[in-house]
Amino acid sequence: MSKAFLGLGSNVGDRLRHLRRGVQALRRVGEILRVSGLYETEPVGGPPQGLYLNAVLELQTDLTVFRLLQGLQAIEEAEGRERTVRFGPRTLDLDILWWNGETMRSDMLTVPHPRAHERRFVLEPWSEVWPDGSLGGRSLASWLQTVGTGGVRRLEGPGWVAVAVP
Ligand code: A4P
Ligand code: MG
Repeated sequence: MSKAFLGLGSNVGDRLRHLRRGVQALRRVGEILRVSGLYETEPVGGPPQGLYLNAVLELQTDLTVFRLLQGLQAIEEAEGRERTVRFGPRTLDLDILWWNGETMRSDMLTVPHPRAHERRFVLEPWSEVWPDGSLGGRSLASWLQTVGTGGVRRLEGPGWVAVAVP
């Protein structure tokens, strides 16, 4: 049994619906242990694009990390994700932030996610589901103090996942 933290993001179309459908699909991939509140965030990097909705969840799964990645990509595709511009707008982005505390780097997968520690839109929801968590020998709370305070607004608590969508 493995444990992962996943980052979810959407800034195209019905953003909340994409996130909710993503969570529903993830229930078939493993057991969701904790889900963060819902955040609206200013885009970081890439071309000019709309505001994101972001969240983080904790997943327990029997899959290997590569099977998990495949599963995440299939869910992204089911939400109509098109890969055109790097860091560009997307209906649904599912990133593996952390996997069993392991470090790995290959063409397909870098874990922990190489940009997680510098992004408030990841660190803030992540600290919510893992308050005493750490990354690279440093607590999430202290990473949070190294990033700017703007651009991230908590819209609501974890109840956002409780709504079923077709
Ligand atoms: N890949 C490598 N490591 C991982 C990992 N840990 N998790 C590979 C998931 N995938 C990983 O990803 C490209 C390739 O990265 C995949 O084929 C996979 O094998 P992608 O999702 O197709 O492309 P991308 O989204 O353009 O790149 P990436 O790396 O996901 O971008 P980021 O760094 O996630 O940035 N601003 C706000 N406010 N909120 C956001 O959510 N997201 C991005 C995307 C930019 N700005 C944002 C947000
Ligand atoms: Mg991605």
